[in-house]
This record gives sequence, C-alpha cells and structure tokens, in this order.
Amino acid sequence: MYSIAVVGATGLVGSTMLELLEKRNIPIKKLTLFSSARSAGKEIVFKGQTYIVEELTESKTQGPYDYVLMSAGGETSLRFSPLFEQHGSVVIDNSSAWRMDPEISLVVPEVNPPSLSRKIIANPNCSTIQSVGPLNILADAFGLKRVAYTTYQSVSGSGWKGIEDLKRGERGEEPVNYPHPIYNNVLPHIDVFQEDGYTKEEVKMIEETRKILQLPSLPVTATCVRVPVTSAHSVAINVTLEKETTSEEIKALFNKNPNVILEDDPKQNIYPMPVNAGGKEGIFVGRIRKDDSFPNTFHVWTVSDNILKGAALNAVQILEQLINGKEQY
Ligand code: 2RA
Repeated sequence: MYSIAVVGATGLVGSTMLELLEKRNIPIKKLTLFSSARSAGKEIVFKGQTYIVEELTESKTQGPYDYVLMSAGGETSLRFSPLFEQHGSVVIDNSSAWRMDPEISLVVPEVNPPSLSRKIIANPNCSTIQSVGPLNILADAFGLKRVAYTTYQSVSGSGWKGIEDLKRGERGEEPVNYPHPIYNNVLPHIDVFQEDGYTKEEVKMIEETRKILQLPSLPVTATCVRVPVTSAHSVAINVTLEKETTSEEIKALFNKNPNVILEDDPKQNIYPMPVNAGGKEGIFVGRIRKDDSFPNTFHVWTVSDNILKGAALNAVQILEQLINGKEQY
C-alpha cells in the first residue's frame, strides 16, 4: 500500500488521475490532494471518502509520499517537484517543465520504461504520446527516416479554459482564453510562437519524439492545430521508413499489436474519429496508405483521448509500472 499525493487535483487532468487511481485499484494507504490557493478547501470524494484539497506549500512536500502525481503546470512543478524528490518521493509530472532535461526520463510505458537516474519522471505531451505509440511499432519493424505531423487538437488540451471558449462560441459570445474564436474555426496556434515561426507545441512534438524513440537525429516536423472538438486529439502522421513495406503489412502489424487499435476500412467508412475515441483508453490508428509522392512513405491517422492516454492514463500507467516492480528506484 502506498502514500500518494495528487497535485492539481481539481484540474481536468488531475481529477481524471483520481478517477483512474480508483478505477484501476491502485493500492493506496494514504491519499493527499493539493491545489493552488485558489482551489484549496474544495471537497473531492474518492472511494466514498471526502477529502479536502489543500494548498501546496514547501513544508508540505515533506510528506512522506511514495508517489506524487503532478498536473499543475510547469512553474509549480519546477518549484515543488525537486522538494518532493529531496524528501524521497517519486514524482510523475504532466507539465512540459522537465521533459527535455537530459537527466529526466520522458516515458510512454509501452515504448520506453523510466531510467532510474532521477526521481522525477516526465509525462510527454498528449499529441506526442498518441504518435510515438504507432511510430515505435514502425521503428522496430522498418526503421524511421522522417516524420511529419499535422495535429487536430481538441479544446480540452487547454483544460477547462478551452472547453469554456468553445461553449462561449456556441452561445455567440467572444472567446476569453484563445486569441481568436475556436467555434466554427481552427487555430494553427497552440502554445506560444517562437522566433522561427514554430509554436512551442510543435517544438514539443519534434523534440519529445526524438527523445522517447531515442533517435536524436530523426528529421521531424510538425504543424499543431486547435480544432472545435471537446475531447480527443487527432494526428496525421506522414512517415518515411528505412525498409520497404506495404500498407497491408503495416495494417497487419498494427492489428496484432496490443498498444494500438486498428480501425481501417474506408469502404465501410471505418476510421478513427474523436467522437468514438473520446472517453476510451486506446490509441486508435487508421487511414493507413502509401504516399506515392516519396519512396517508402506512408500516411497513418491516429486518434486518442488527450486527457486519458494523452495525460492522466499515461501517468497512472507509469505509476503502475513502478509499483508492479518492473522499474525499481
Ligand atoms: C494542448 N498539448 O493540447 C497541449 C497541452 N495539453 O493544449
């Protein structure tokens, strides 16, 4: 049985982490819920017991906690994760703060187990997680030469704020969080723009893909787009492989791999869609076809719930991997 803290417990991802801790029966002897001052005092019911959410302070990081699930933004993680770590906790952090730190493991459990150097483990970006799952299968079988992403990311990727702006748009009201309306629109703008014209979200996908697949020189590019969908991200992956293959062979490979769910029968209008993937734990793949514009290149379409496998579920799966002794600190 473990002492577990959840930081950001009132947020969309943090509350989903709690749901998963209950649903997957993680053995918990003590649960502590933290938030910012703004949300402290809220009541949350977990396994029939009411918990009062506490404001996280530096002294409270002493715990002791065996594991800390954190989804409270980069600033909070940079301030508190090292303190939790110093007091012996293992932190699984959903922010982007630690992902590219060379000492920190960036983990998709079915792709790359955590190395044991630091007790802070980074959860990758949602659109990265659902992409490296299928790409890892292709890398193992055929080797990767180049990857080009175009994403279609739901508003829940921005948490409650994104959902709020979509609802405001449906009511004919102006957005208050996005720079432009998301209702009846798409925004090729996720996170902040950099000097080179790429957004931080696009850089995350590029850099995280290389780190997780351990292919530091892999040519990767990305265009990340916000779309008026409430949950589930979609990613169009254009991938060039080292070895020759066919789309039929790729489909067969995906079909027998437990880490992805193949939905690919265009004649029956069967392909992954957010309306079907939302609320489900899987990474759905489809629309697999050869790209005749370039040798050994294929299109793969992937859809997954960005709050589940894209964030909370992946973090809880890392926790399960540690608890089940596959990776010991
Ligand atoms: C987004 N991937 O979709 C980012 C953070 N969750 O907004």
